[in-house]
Amino acid sequence: MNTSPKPTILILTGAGISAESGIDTFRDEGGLWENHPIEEVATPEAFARNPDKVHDFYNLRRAGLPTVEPNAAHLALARLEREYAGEVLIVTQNVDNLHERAGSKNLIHMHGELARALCSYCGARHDWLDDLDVDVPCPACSRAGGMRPDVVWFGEYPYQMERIWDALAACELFVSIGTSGNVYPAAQFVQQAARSGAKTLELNLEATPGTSDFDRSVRGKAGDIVPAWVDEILAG
Ligand code: BJW
Repeated sequence: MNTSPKPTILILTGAGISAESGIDTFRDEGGLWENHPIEEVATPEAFARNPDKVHDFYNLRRAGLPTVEPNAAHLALARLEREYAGEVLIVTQNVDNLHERAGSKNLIHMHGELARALCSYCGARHDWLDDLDVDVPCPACSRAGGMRPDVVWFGEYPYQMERIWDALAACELFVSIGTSGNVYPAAQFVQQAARSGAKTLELNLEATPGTSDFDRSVRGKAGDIVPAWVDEILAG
C-alpha cells in the first residue's frame, strides 16, 4: 500500500536534459551518432573489434565532464526531490553525472556512468575519471586489456531493471524528459506505467515516436519547461 501523502513520481531522463549544459544528444542534427556510427562505438562487438577507437570516443566525453555544469532542469529536479512530500525517483539513460552534481539522490543510471570503469575479466567496477586504454590494469585483478567504460551498449542488459519495473508498477505519475524514445527498454516505460494506472507526461523540445502514448505533452527547452513543471507540482 502506498502511504506517501503525494503521488509517487518516476522521471525518465534522456540526452535532451543535458543539451543546454553543452552535452551533445545522440540522434539530433549534429548529435554524437553523426560522426560516430553506433555500430562502431556502442556495441560489445565494436569494442572487441577496435578497443582504441571506442576508448577514444569515451575518453573524450569523460574528459568533458568537468567542463560542463548542471542546468536549470537538473537543478529543478533536485529541488523537486528535496521539497516534494512524496517519493521522486529519477531513472536516467544519461551517462553524464549532472543529476547527482545538481543534488539528486534517488537516481538510477540505467545505461551506466562515464565516470566509472568496469573490468570485463573480474567484473569489478571502479570510479574512473582518467583516460582508459588497453594497457590499463584493473585495480582489483591487475589484468590489463579488460578495462572498459561502465556503460550499457546495444545488446547488453541495462542496470537495475528489477527496481525500475517495480517503480513503474508503483508510480502514479510518469514523466519523460528529453528522450527520443528510440531505445528499448526505456521506450516502453510509458506504456508500462500507463498500464499500472499512472498519469503520463512528456517534456521535450519536439514530438517523439511515443508522444501519442502520453496523457499530456509539453514542448520546449528542458531548461524552461522542467522548472515550470516543478513549480506547478510544488504549488500543489
Ligand atoms: C531536448 C532538448 C532540450 C534536445 N530540451 N529536449 C528491435 C526492436 C526493439 C528493440 C530492439 C530491436 N533491436 C534491438 C533492440 C534492443 C536495443 C534497442 O533499443 N535498439 C533500438 C536501436 C531499436 N536495446 C538494447 O540493446 C538495450 N538492451 C536491451 O534491450 O536488453 C534486453 C532487455 C529486454 C527487455 C528488458 C530489459 C532488457 C540496451 C540499450 C543501450 C543503449 N545505450 C546507449 C549508449 C550508452 C552509452 C553512451 O552514452 O555512449 O544509450 S545508446 C544511446 O541512446 C544512449 C542513450 O541513453 C539512448 C537514448 O537516447 P536519448 O537519450 O533518447 O537521446 P536522443 O539523442 O535519441 O534524443 C534526444 C531527445 O532530446 C530528442 O527527443 C530531442 O527532441 C530532445 N531534446 N534538446 C528538451 N534542450
